[in-house]
Formats: sequence, structure tokens, C-alpha cells
Amino acid sequence: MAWLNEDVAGLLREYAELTQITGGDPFRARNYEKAARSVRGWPDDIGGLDVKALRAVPGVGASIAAKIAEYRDTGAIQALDELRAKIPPGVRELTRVPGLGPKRAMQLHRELGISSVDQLAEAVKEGRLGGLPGFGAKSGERIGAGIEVYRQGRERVLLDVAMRSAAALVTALSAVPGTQRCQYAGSLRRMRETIGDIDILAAADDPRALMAAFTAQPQVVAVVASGPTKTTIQAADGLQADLRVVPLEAWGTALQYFTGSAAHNVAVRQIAVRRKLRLSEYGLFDAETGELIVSRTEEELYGRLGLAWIPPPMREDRGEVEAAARGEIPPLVRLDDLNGDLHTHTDLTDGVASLEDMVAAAARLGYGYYAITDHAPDLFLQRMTDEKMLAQADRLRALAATQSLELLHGAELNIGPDGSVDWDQEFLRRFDLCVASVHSHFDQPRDQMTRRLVAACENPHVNIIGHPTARRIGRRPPVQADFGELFRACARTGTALEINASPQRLDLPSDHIRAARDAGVKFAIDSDAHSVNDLDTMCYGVGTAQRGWLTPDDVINAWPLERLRAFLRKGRP
Ligand code: DGT
Ligand code: CA
Ligand code: CA
Ligand code: ZN
Repeated sequence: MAWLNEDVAGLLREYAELTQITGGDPFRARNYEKAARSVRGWPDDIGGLDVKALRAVPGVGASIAAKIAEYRDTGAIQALDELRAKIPPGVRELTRVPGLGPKRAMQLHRELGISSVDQLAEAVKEGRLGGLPGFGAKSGERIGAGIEVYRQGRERVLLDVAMRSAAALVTALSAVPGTQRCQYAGSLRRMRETIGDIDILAAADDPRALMAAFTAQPQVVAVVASGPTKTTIQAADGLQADLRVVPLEAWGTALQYFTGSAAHNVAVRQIAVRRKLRLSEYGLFDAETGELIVSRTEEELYGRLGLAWIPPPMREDRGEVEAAARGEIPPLVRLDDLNGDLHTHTDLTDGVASLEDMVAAAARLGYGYYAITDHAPDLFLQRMTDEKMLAQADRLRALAATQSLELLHGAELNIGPDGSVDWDQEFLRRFDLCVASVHSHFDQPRDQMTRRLVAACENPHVNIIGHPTARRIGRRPPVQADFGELFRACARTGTALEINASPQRLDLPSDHIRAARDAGVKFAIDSDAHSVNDLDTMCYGVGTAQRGWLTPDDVINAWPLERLRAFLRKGRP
């Protein structure tokens, strides 16, 4: 029989969610969530344990153990069924809209009969929320924005999810006999923050073996369309993927075309037209005679148009074609330019790996320096204390003596509603660096939020503003602030802005980065790792920085340690 761990974890999580929606005890809900996490990670089959053994699983007390046993014996949990019956269909979906908690979702259902996100959007459009108790004048606007975020999150997937899926497909297809080239193109190659579908391009004389291998991949749940040179599949993770097979001769122009963006392609094609050339995915041709001029590599294609090769993350028609014509494509920062990571966590707060394991993993990545920045006390669920922080500092200094990489001791401070942070100057002086982030009061009015962020920059011990917009892609909109003013404050005070590499954040978003750089801001590309594996998300931060045209000189953790240390002193004696 299959293990019950996944099933049971799912039911416990559902119980927690429904408890919250029905206005039950939030601590009880949190206990069920915690139990769900440990059940999922438990190394033995939960279905094989008696009630006593179940209670050895962290977070599982008497009542949760009884529910697990009930499920094993009867295939159902009565208390859960009762909760399910209390919640009208559709209301659970409503609670996933950012800005709409369980209470208000229930209220909307009760008073307006709303039971889907589409109905909610309709009600917002018609201004029907305005009159409800507890819904202020701005509620409609805010919920409308939440619906946008929610819908976007459902239609597109996060960068890392698409990347894992594409990498597996490219590996499998590259092994098919007769394959001469294979790589992903589209928005994934451009490192956009979310991905609509995966575009894979391959070169082969005969596409048939590739197409057959593509539709036979284990993650394929449906073949959406199939033709001699293009096949589209639906994968289990909800993503679609296109495979196109071209002759090796046309590789360069096909790769350029399918990398996009569409707007970039239009701009490049206009250059071709001006030179009396015709560009398509099949090649660059003489417009008059139809003679093929180049098609084999992207470099040749751009070169024949009088352009320098343009890195894919820049291909958004935001001035890159003009820059390439002038020969002024910046030397973009690359993953191997990074000398360290400046924002990471351990199990002292909400990380899951020990200080020693995180440091060992950082050493394996070849970093020259590495900072530990656990959460500060004002994020009270993390239970940080002054004593714990000081003890960690001692432990880190002792560990540093055995390491070839330089260890920096820091903290991730909380920027309070008024811009103040957790500790006074006396205490902050002990840290090698401080990241400071907004973790609460996300809905402050724009001026107040701007003042709050600027005040944090003015703190002489705040070196990096963490995830500056505080958005969660598809889950929480960015805070409202005058970012131009923040950028000027950063430049003036020597405070870096973070490019948080977590695929759920990618924050500062790439569309703000160039404006910040033009204002004189420096950046820290950070993993914000909470586990050893998270350290590998750095590549997404680098892609985001490249989309913002950054060079190693713009990125403080691409600098040598001495230059970094001087920056971290922030003009202090
Ligand atoms: P996505 O999938 O929404 O994340 O974004 P892309 O950029 O991957 O878009 P997709 O998959 O529709 O098409 C892949 C590339 O193919 C696109 O970036 C540029 C090229 N392409 C597709 N349709 C057109 C078009 O109508 N005009 C031009 N110029 N290029 C196109
Ligand atoms: Ca695509
Ligand atoms: Ca596509
Ligand atoms: Zn953090």
C-alpha cells in the first residue's frame, strides 16, 4: 500500500485552512500546519504508526494523532468533513485573493452571494463593495489589484518551476540520436520573472525521433498539437511546452526568433528592412533577390545588421537595439562574478539548516565571503533575542577561524511603520552588515511608506534594503511608494538595494533596476536562503540584474572584500 504521509499532510493543511476561514482559533490552525509539515517530511510511513508512535512526530499531539488514526482506519476524518460542510463552495478560492482574508470572503458570500473570483471581479467593477460594513472607499481598488495578482499567478508559472521543467526536457531531448543542438528559448531564456510557456528549439536533419521522444516524456499529460516541425505538450505541473525542430543551417535565426521578445524582434526586423534585407526564423535574406545571407548563428545575424550580439535578458525593446548599434552593450554581471551571498538564514530563526551546514555549502560554491543574517526580534514569531544573536556571533567567529572564506555576521532587521529598526546604534554596531526589510504594515499610504523606507536608508547601520517592494509574485502586490525618492536616498546614504533572488520575489523587480542604477544606486544580489538548496537560486537574481543591465561594478557582492567592507562602513569613521 502507498504511504499515507502526503495524503495526511494534505488533510491536515486543509483542516488548518478551513479552521482559519471559519474563524477558529488561529493557534490551533498554526499547529495543524506545523504538523502537516512534519508529517510530510517524516521518514517512515505515517499509516504504519500507532497513536503512541504518532505522538513522537513533532507537532502531533493527542487530537491530531487521533485524527490520523481515524483516517487510516475509516478513510475519512469526521471533524474535517464537518468543517468542509460549513464553507460554501467558491469561498475557499476567494480567500486566495491577496488582500481578502477569510473573514471578508465569508462576508462577501453572505451579503452579496459572491462565490467565485469572477463574480468578485464583477462586483468590484460595478462598485458593489462600497456600501458593505468594513469595506472602505479604497477597498474596491485594492481588491481589484489583488484579483489581478491572483489571476496572473494562475496563468503564468514562476521562473524556477519552468526552469526545472525545461532543463529536464532539454536533457532528455539532447540525448536523442540525431540531435545536433537543443536549448530553451522564449521568455525563459530572457529570464522573465514568470513564464507563460516553455519554448524548446532543436536542430536535427530528421525531426521525427525528437518529436516522438518529446511526447513520450514522463511529465507529459496531453499532446495539445503535433505537426512535422512543431509539437505542443501539456506537462503535469500545468505548463505547456513547445518543441520546434529546425535544420542546423537555420539554428541562429530560429533561436533569435523564438527567444523574442516579440517587441525586440520587431525592432530588429526594422533594422533589416532599412538595409534592404528580410529577416525571418528561416534566415536573413536579400529582400530583392531572395538570396540567403546568414542563418547559422545569432552572432552572425546581429553582426550582419551592424549590431553587437545582445544578451537575451536585454531583449525587451528597451533601448538595447540602439545600444548594440552604438557598440555599447554593457558587460553584464554573471553568476561567476559573485564573490558571496549577503542575506541568508539558519535554523536559529526560520531557516531549516544549521549555521555549519550553510557555511559548508557556501564554501562549496566557491564564495570568498558569506553573511549570515537571521531575523531580528521584532518579527516576534521568530523568537529572536539579544542573547541568541550574540551567541550566534560567537559561534560564527569560532567557525570562521576554520574556514578559508570570510564569514560576516549580520541580521535582517525589520523596518517598523515609522522607519525605525529593531535595535539601537550601540547594539547594531556589533554587526558586520545589516539588511533591513519591510515585513509588516504593507498597506501604508504612499507618502508614509516612502518616508519609512528613506528613514531606514538614513540609519547608518542599515547597508541593504531587503526585498524593497515586498511583493510576492502572484500572491502579494508591491508596496506603494515613491521609488524615485527611495533611489535618491540610497545613492545619497550609501545604502544598497537588494535584488532578492528567490523566484517568489525577484525584488527589486527588473523594471525598477535601471532607474535605480541611473540614480547612482548599488545593488546586492542575495539568495535570502532558508535552506542549503536555496543558495542555488542566485542564478535567478543574476538574470533579474541582467534584465536591469547591471554590470559587476553595480553589484556590491561582485566586489572584492576590501571594497565591500569600505561600502559597508557607510561613511562611518
Ligand atoms: P511567454 O511564453 O508568455 O512567457 O513569453 P514568450 O516570449 O516566450 O512568448 P511565446 O512563447 O508566445 O513566443 C516565443 C517567442 O517567439 C517570442 O518571444 C517571440 C517569438 N514570437 C512569437 N510570436 C511572435 C509574433 O507574433 N511576432 C514576433 N515578432 N515574434 C513572435
Ligand atoms: Ca514562451
Ligand atoms: Ca510558446
Ligand atoms: Zn531574509
